[in-house]
Amino acid sequence: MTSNLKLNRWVEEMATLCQPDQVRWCDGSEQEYNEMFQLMLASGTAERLNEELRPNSYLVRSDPADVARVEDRTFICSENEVDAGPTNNWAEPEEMREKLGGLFAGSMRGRTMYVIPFSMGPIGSHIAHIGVQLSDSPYVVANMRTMTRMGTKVLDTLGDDGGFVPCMHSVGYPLVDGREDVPWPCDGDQKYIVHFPESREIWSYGSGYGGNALLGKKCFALRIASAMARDEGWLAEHMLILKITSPEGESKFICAAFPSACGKTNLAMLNPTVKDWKVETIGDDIAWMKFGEDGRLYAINPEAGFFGVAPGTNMSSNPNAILTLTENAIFTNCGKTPEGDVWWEGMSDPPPSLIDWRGNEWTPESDTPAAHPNARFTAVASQCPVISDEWQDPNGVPISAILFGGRRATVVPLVAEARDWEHGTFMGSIISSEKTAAAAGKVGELRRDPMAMLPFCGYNMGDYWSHWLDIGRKQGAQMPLVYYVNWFRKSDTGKFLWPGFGENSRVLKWVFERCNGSANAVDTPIGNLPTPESLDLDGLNVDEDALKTLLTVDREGWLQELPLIRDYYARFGDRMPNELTSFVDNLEKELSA
Ligand code: O2Y
Ligand code: MN
Repeated sequence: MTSNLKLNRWVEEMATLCQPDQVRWCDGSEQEYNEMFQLMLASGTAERLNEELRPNSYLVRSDPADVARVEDRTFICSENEVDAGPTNNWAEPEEMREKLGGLFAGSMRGRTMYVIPFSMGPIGSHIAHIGVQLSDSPYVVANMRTMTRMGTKVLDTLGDDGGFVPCMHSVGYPLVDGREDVPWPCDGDQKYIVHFPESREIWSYGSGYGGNALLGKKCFALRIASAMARDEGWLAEHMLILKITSPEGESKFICAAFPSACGKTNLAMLNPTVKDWKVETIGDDIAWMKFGEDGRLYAINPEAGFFGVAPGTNMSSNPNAILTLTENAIFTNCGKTPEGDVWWEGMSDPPPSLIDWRGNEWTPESDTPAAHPNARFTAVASQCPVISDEWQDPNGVPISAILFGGRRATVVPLVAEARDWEHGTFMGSIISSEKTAAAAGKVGELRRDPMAMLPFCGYNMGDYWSHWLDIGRKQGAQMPLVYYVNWFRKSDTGKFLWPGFGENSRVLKWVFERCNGSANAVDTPIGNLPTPESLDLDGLNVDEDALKTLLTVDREGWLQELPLIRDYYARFGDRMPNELTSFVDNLEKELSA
């Protein structure tokens, strides 16, 4: 219980609606975490891994119908459809409320309703915000303890009259009429992940998985927080935060936005190959940025853990993630070895046999993967060997540069620097990935993912771009430099031209030196590109032709791309800021000159 009247009333109201057998206020203790796993072991939801190989860690298998975020079931219910914009699913708020009222009525019968108070960001930080999730899932309670600051200390901060974002969640599997429980309860047919941006509410029904159910993450920290940030003059972004330190001991902080599955966690935890440079992690997925008194943007990681994609993670692609997972970890939908450890594709050579993510016998000859492609690990950030000392600084860290990137086989160079914030906003607005491998010289079918926020912006993307432009016009603002990077450029024969992973530190070093004014660049129609000498290529085995392709402007390719950008912008109608449309016109002129 709490002395916060609003919270008590809401919990009572929701308990009346959902009719749980009991209500339990979570304190965030280790004992409570262990109790959640006792419940999950008893219900067959979780298995304990071999204590010697993976101390205090668990494997959970979800229902095969509940394995990922469900974008087609995710709704932004703003009062007016135009405020959700053409890139979000919209539903009329009153109709949606009625629908949800029906679904949640009695949805927790036979279960416990957990009250999960959580802080996104260090407790008490002026950049942080508080949420309270109600959920009938012990898996959610355990994951929220890892991914957020959760429990009694948050209620203390909330006090009698503090505000919070209400986050309502049910797996949608009431135990009524003699219905037996199952290891992963969910509603296979009806899932609703609903946001009311004006009243700042989240309602999630039918899924127990990841971003659908851990409501602090994508639902609050991005969709609802982006609407809060627009109204309050700050930024809530789908960005990692890293700290880079030069051999002379000077540090800078950089944010980077990439669409899902572009190696964000790998970049956040990268081991640099450039001699005597150091990279440390503040966060791997989300950044909240507010202005400091000096006019700079200061960022916090609102999360307290990592919920990373397991397949492809190994000692070469991301050793620091692997080392983060040595103990106290939760694994979801991974394979299980006969020794009682986890395994996933790309971790190591496959063991001769194991149990796959569905609980079936598996061998390397099997037709299906051992781990689901969206299998996940959950672990606290403090276990990461390269976590930065500043990662919990309540004042945040001052951001010097922001990187945007997509997965582009053609056209987009290794790195381009925006001329100013407006130009950087343009760059962020056009980031895209090829849906299919593009033929050389041709633009493939592109999936636009502006600022990597396509599935996560809680309002009209046109208004979001206007907000970015406004932020840069704030009096006294000293904005970060902005870059467009592409690690995924390919040769005509389909080979990656850039080695990526730790070698991306060469680009980070150039960015660092540009921020200090000590690295050269050449001004081109698409922005400032590194001169070949300014990029540290010492000891790197990339041939001259590849480098030339990586560092020159593909005028033809860009000219072919401009009509696609115009078509995309046209979708936003009168919400499209003119400043960005003008960039397309100017770019066309410059490329044709
Ligand atoms: O599939 C899910 O529910 C998780 S999606 C996710 C998780 C962690 C970080 N990023 C993402 C994403 O889709 O961007
Ligand atoms: Mn993400």
